[in-house]
Amino acid sequence: MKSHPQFAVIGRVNKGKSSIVSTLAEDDSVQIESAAGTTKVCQEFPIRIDGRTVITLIDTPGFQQAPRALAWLNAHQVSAADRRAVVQQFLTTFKNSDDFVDECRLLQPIMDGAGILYVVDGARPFRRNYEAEMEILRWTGQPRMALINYIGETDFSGEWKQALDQYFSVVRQFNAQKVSFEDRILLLQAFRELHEDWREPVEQSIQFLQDEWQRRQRFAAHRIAEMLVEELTYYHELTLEPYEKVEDYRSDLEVKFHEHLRKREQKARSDIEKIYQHVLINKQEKEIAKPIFNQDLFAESTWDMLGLSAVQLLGLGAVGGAVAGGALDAVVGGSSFMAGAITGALLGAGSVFYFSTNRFASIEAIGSYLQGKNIVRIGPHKNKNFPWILLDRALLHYFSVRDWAHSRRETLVLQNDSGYVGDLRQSTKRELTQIFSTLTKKAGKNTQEAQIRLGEIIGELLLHDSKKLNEAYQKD
Ligand SMILES: Nc1nc2c(ncn2[C@@H]2O[C@H](COP(=O)(O)OP(=O)(O)OP(=O)(O)O)[C@@H](O)[C@H]2O)c(=O)[nH]1
Ligand SMILES: [Mg+2]
Repeated sequence: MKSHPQFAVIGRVNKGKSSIVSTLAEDDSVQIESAAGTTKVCQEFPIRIDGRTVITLIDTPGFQQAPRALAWLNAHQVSAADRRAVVQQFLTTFKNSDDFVDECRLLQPIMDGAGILYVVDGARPFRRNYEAEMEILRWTGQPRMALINYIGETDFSGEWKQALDQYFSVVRQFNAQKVSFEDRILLLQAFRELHEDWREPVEQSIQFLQDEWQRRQRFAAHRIAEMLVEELTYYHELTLEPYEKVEDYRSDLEVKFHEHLRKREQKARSDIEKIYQHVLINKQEKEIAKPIFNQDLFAESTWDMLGLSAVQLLGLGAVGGAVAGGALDAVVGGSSFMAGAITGALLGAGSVFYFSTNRFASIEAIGSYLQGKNIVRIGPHKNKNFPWILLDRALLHYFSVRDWAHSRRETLVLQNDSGYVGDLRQSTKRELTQIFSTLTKKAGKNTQEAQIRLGEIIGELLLHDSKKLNEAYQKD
């Protein structure tokens, strides 16, 4: 037996074996297809922590001819005591032939000492013809557990469980595409019970995984805080010759500035995807695309979403000059009360030179040099909504990525109907408002302290289950 436990994932073709391997090993490279017979040879996928393999999962081809194989075994059995030997004899007989190719391949790792994870599809009814493969697995004498996966919405787990209980010491439900971290830990705890020799190494793996999970959370919180600081402090300055006008550069400056902010958000997202081992394995293949949130950071719809109502945002502090803002609606053209109020708030703060729309940063003249040269600056982005939108998008992205099973290969889309920040505790909102405002003013200065505190607050938010976050952070 190897120094760490090995589990062969076994079952009939197209039942989600590779999906379970991919989810458990957090590996996007495992081949998963809707067509039967995708996995042709056994392949090992380690669960690695800190460069060390703690458990190996073996993806295997599916059973194709179990009843015929069982008939062969029965014909060669002398007594129940020699069943394992007969399976070995089956391997020796057919290993180099064209017969029972898949059965030989899938049985080999089991006979080499791997435990069995037998996968069935609980969305389809149980049929007696599954008994042959279960019986063969029993003949191997290896520790074995059954997993009821669901490739669909229907639930036949009741009848499956009755049958599986006859052949497997542990039977669990495990949805390859919808498991949480806790589900994975529960599964490992079940592995621990399968074999005395595996108890300690599996126990250790569970501990490693839990530590790793916390590490990821800390790193992600820090990365989000860093992104917010980058975004809220970024500005760009330009020195104009006396004969040049801001208008000569305006659209170029605005485009580049906002593009820069988009890229920084995107970079933070891809770093977080990496922390959770979601990597794009093939950029050409659309089906294996990594999570992509299509909404543009500065799209109007983005600024309308996430439950950030005008009232909530105004409650967050963007009220200075709100009255003047109301009057400015006509000037800005077609803007809502909120847009007007926020523009007003900016005006109240003074020195606003040009407006585009409220979701874009404006260019300001900040002084003049000798010889009539002028300096203009775009950024930092002063809109009070901006940090909240960034934070909300970051939280949505984080929870989606963290909870996204590696076996899911469709494109992850941002659910834009429910945000988190609107429901944060009033005290948390207040502290964040203060940090955001400090940061916006501190462009170019030392922001380390604010970033650390921001990381701590975000770390708290990330600890929660995404669904429970709203409940946990209800208003005071
Ligand atoms: N909805 C849903 N689909 C799943 C789930 N598990 C697997 N599938 C789908 O079922 C199909 C087969 O999945 P695989 O993981 O390739 O199955 P397999 O048993 O390895 O198949 P072979 O290698 O061909 O024997 C794929 O289209 C998967 O996306 C699940 O939990 N939910
Ligand atoms: Mg497969």
